[in-house]
Amino acid sequence: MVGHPLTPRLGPVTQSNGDTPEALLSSVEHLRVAATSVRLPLALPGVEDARDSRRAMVQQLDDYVLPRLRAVDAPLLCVVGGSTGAGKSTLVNSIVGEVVSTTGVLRPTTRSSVLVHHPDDERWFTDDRILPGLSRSTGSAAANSSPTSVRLVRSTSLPAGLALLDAPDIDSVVRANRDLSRQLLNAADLWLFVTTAARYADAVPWALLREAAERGTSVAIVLDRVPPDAMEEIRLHLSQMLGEQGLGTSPIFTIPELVLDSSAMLPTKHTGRLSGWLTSLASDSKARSVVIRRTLSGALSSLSDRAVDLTDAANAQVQARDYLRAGARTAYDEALNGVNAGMEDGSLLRGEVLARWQELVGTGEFLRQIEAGIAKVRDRVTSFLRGQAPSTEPLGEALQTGAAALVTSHAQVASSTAARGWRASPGGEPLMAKHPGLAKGSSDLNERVERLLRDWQKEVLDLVRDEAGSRRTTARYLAFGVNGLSVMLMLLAFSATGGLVGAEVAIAGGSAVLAQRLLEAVFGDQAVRTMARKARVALLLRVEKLLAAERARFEHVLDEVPVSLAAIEEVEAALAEVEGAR
Ligand SMILES: Nc1nc2c(ncn2[C@@H]2O[C@H](COP(=O)(O)OP(=O)(O)OP(=O)(O)O)[C@@H](O)[C@H]2O)c(=O)[nH]1
Ligand SMILES: [Mg+2]
Repeated sequence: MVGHPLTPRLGPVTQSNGDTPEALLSSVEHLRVAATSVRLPLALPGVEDARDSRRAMVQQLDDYVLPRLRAVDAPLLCVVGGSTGAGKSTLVNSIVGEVVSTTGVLRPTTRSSVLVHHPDDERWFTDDRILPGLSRSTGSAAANSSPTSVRLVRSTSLPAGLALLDAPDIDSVVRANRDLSRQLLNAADLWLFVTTAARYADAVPWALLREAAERGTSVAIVLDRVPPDAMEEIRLHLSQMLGEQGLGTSPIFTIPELVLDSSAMLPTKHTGRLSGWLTSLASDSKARSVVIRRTLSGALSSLSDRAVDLTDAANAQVQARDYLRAGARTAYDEALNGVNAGMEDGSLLRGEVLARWQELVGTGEFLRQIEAGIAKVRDRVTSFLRGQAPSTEPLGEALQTGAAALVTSHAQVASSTAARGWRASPGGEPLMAKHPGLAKGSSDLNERVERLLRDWQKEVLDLVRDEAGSRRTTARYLAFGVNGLSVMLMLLAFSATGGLVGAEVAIAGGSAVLAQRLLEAVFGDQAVRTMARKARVALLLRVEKLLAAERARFEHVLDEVPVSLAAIEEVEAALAEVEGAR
């Protein structure tokens, strides 16, 4: 019936821009795929809300938007919602004219949903076209009370083209009821909100109604159990409240407080106006499509908002991951700088190394001879070597031990610094809880460092051997030994390049200066400078590699965190498609 007096009150509807529904359908399908591919693995503040919002978004796509777009001709689904005891089941039974849903004095009564449809519409509801997460049953109410199933009831009292769904209460103490009623309301083309004279100002229904208003969902109100003498007053107040909440166009159906007879049904004269309105919606394709398009358009807008929230949350994930990565990088960059500084500041040449050096060259006397004149160094060295053929091994070992301690301690500090940084960073704490070993260096760090220094020592040895081999004149100095010379070169690699001052030069620097003179006596100063630089660079390269491997333990943890910019872009692209097709 075109132009039913109540129909226009559902308000304005966003008109389609003329694109085919197929384009809209395929873009919404794309959005669903894209939205489910986005991962939100990091425990950032608000991530639970973002995950819930995405779940709700996907659920609404599955429960309402996609089924509606795939079958524009499917019957209009009118979901009856409201507080417990408002009389929802009683109302549905009364409209249908038989007890299809159990009513009762114990609250809440309805735990699972009952969907009443005309027999001709059965095919629309037996499969999982709508509410795919809920199973279907057709038996008696007593036999089926699972919240995860919808009981289907055929009734010729309802017109074809409109189905009524009796839902559990929206503000239930039973969480499953609340969740289910929300899901069912989200699947509705039309919400039939049942409230009473006693409870129409309750907070929870109004929060839901406001949401519906913001979204643009079609809503009609049933004001039940109204004392006849207060009817006009309450109706007016409710209508004002609806107006204030943006639902001024929602029709209100009133039913007076009655003493129900044994059938527990409302007399037809009090439900007739509502039944007539529902029948007109079912039979009037224009009025019907107004209701559907309005709700669909609202649902699509809310999807857009949710998709934007999702991409915001996903971007925050990418940022958090990058921040964690940068934190680990900085810690290990600092470690490399620390090793470099430790090699340059001459600190390695003190303590044990200095003791072994002095042991090697003898105390006082040898140094004084060196000071007597660089020109005589060669002779001194030669005679010194000829006389004692000392072993440079203890010095080499002391150098290795010192260098190993330097590298190891910086690697350990880096892991604990990076771990501390992660614990203090958004999303980092759970990663550390899962990988507590990151707070320390690798379990085989000591062996790795030792191997690194052994390999470096071989490299230095080769350096010396190559240099010696290229000089015919050096044959006689080879008595000093390639090993001995390479220990001197190592010593030089760890010496200050200008950082030592005052007394330090005399102690630590003194040994390096002497080593340098010895090497220069053999190879010439230019070659020694080059070799010392090469030895230093070679060690730093190895340390850099080792620290990179240590840092990689952090990187691997982040590589397992499945956040991706591509997934975000996909959602944005799908969203743009949806907007374009609306
Ligand atoms: N006197 C009177 N009692 C009513 C009326 N409507 C419902 N009742 C009674 O109120 C109680 C609750 O009604 P229900 O229809 O079960 O309420 P409901 O909204 O389905 O409640 P839940 O399923 O718990 O959400 C039942 O005992 C009904 O018989 C009415 O208009 N007048
Ligand atoms: Mg009920």
